[in-house]
Amino acid sequence: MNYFLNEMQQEIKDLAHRIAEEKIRPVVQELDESGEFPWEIMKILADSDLFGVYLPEEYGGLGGGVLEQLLVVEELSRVCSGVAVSYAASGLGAFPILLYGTEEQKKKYIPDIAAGKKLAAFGLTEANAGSDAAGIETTAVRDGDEYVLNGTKQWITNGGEAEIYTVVAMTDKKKGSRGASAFIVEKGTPGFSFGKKENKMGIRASTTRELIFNDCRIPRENLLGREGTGFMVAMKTLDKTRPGIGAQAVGIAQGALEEAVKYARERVQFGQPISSFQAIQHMLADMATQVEAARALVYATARMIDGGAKSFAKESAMAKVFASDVAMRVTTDAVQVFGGYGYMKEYPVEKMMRDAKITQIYEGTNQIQRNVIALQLVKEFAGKIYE
Ligand code: COS
Repeated sequence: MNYFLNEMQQEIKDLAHRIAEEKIRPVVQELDESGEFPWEIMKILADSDLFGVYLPEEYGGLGGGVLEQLLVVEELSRVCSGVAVSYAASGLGAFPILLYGTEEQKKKYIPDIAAGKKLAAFGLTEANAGSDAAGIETTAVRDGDEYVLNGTKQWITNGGEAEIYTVVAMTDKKKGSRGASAFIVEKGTPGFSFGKKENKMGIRASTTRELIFNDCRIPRENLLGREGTGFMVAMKTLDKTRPGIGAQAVGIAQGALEEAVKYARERVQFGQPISSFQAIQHMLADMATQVEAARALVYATARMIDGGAKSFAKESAMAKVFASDVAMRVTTDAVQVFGGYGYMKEYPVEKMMRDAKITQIYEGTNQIQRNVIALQLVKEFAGKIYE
């Protein structure tokens, strides 16, 4: 479908596509097996200016928006979503600074993120605070001109690889979600270390680790926004980044669809390519229709955000939930089209099915997305929406 991308958007998409085909595809299986962080690819993405596509020009970016970022995520995910999420998680870490940072904070941190010189990461989740994000237990206690952080963040994408972390911690436990605050923590700060690397089902090229804070002292000026706004920082960040999970899902599903069509044309059974059987044709038709519907919703949401909409929690959640459910169905069907071969690691679709699963879970489970959508529907009906 023609989405009438402008010249810059088309160039970004083509460039990401080329990098994915030429540099990522040859090492996909190796990265999946070793689980090694793809620093070489990160360097190529940085040299190609792709880390800054969505960041303002005044901080070294290309001045695009969420759509530009999603085009990169989609194209990388089509070939390897582990690489794509390593790229995207830097944006997840950058958005709190972009949205709530002071001019000094933006000037200090964004240019290096835009240039891909430093990766960023976002620390919200904890062992006892997943869907219940307000249940975080990490604390930040003010001590003169510093905050002292204690606690452990879990399953942090780019953990250990990133240099810049935006972290949410409780400054006043009694106040619940209104007692959380967001901070910038730099790698190398004394008292800040990392747990073991997780061994994951999919997106294995990405790194997932704990962030451990043990009397970690950070300067007071690393507070993002005001004390007590940390939950809001996290929610507004996720509103901006959830379409990115949608784009990741669209990319994975597109990759699986292409592999399934190619295989169906080549695989001969009963004397003819299986693509000539209606049972297979209908599966492929449904897969293609779902992928296009997911892409249309993801792009439309990105355009809504970039167009200046004030409230888009519902649409972001819709893009994420719809596209990730599509990715799960389409990759499962792709494995089915491949039959027994689809179950084997020599063929590309079993990885895609493993990779797709996480898109239904992270950045808010799909059950939480449905809660968000329903809550907004009710609020809209009552004429009360988030500003
Ligand atoms: N934009 C602005 N404000 C928001 C908001 C949004 N999208 N969502 C919630 N808020 C505000 C609410 O208005 C409320 O404000 P007040 O205290 O002023 O009334 C406050 O935040 C608390 O909201 P709520 O009571 O709805 O919070 P809950 O604790 O019930 O949690 C969910 C809400 C479940 C939606 C939230 O915890 C969530 O998104 N969980 C999933 C977390 C997640 O995505 N984790 C993935 C890890 S990050 S990669």
